[in-house]
Amino acid sequence: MKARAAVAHKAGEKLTVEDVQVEGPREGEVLIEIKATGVCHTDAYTLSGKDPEGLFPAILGHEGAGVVVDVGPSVKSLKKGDHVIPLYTPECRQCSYCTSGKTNLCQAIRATQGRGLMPDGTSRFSIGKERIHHYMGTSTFSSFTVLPEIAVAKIREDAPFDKVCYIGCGVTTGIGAVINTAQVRPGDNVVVFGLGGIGLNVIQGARMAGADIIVGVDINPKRRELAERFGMTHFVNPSEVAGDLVPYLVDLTRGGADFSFECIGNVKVMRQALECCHKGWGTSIIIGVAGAGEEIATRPFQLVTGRVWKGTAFGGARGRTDVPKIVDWYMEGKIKIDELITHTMPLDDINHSFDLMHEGESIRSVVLF
Ligand code: NAD
Ligand code: AHE
Ligand code: ZN
Repeated sequence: MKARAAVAHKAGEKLTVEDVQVEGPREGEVLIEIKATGVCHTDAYTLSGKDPEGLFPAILGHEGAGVVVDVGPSVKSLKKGDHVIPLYTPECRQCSYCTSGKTNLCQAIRATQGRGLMPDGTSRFSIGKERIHHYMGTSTFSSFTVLPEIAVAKIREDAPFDKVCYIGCGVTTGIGAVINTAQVRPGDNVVVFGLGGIGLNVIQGARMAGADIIVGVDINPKRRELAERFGMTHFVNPSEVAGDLVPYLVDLTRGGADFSFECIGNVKVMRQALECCHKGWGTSIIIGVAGAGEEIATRPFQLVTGRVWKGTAFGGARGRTDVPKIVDWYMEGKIKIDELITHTMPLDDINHSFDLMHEGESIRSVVLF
């Protein structure tokens, strides 16, 4: 069938919106009509050419919501008409990672996903004779996309696609990092580096968890007001701090953060995030994605003296189990999403969403199909 998609032909170039061919679902797969998709910094990262797994041409996008329009043979858990959120972290419930109970990083289809292919090693997208790669197993910048059943979360039908698409990455990543990965407790002091689409959800999660001091660090002063509305108690603009940022943050948190979160993808900031943690127990969680070849560094003494460095993908969430619950939280008013969606646009204007992100104007842009 024909779909309308934003295609990334080359690293560093703008997306082109064009007609693509989408093959129907094969064994264990479903065809989804995408109704809305968020644009995450990770899409921009891959488009920039810094992602070692970045393949071109590809259809990017991993923060979508839509409706199942066809199911392949042996699909059991989904049917036509189901409202769904595609998952870049699947949940097969059978692989050794899923059954370990220790991680959300299901590995059932990770190898082919990283090669821009469906689990059978082929692509469902083409333009003429040219094959187009999938991206993160989701390719939500297309009006129709194909996913394996294990990478699809079924959600309630009264949830608005143009808001809950954001649960497909940013909301779940930020809140999940606090609740699942850090397990922040009431009274903890938290520092959040980067107050964009992820960091503001970390702030929201920290407030839900009952954190005491919630420091937000960003070079963009425009982030302050919204972050305060989401629960930030102190704003720090590094360019306004005289002297070193780390001792300033240690003072502000009365000895260091119980938890810090890096939500930028900057390896120098990752070091600051670790080093502002409390001696003896402070834990720093890396969420930001850094480019190929970049490395983190600190003095081992920082770890010898009890600080802990961790990372998280998709907020430690098990998608098929947790995403429908997070949709419920939104529908019940327990979490806020609307305020973070600062821009919406039709697919034809998708390149504008990347401009807004790079200019620091948007938190989340959502593309409507
Ligand atoms: P964003 O562009 O919306 O936000 C980034 C924020 O960081 C902006 O507010 C920006 O002003 C701020 N910033 C930039 N440089 C800074 C600096 N030196 N000091 C302080 N603040 C600085 O991006 P996003 O969508 O929130 O994504 C953030 C990061 O998280 C990206 O690297 C993205 O790839 C990654 N990410 C990771 C996961 C995961 O599962 N681990 C999921 C989603 C996104
Ligand atoms: N291909 C990239 C991986 C980037 C990365 O770490 N992705 C996160 C999700 S970011 C969503 O916005 C993730 O889920 N990682 C776990 C995984 O298995 O990819 C690179 O840099 O190599
Ligand atoms: Zn993302």
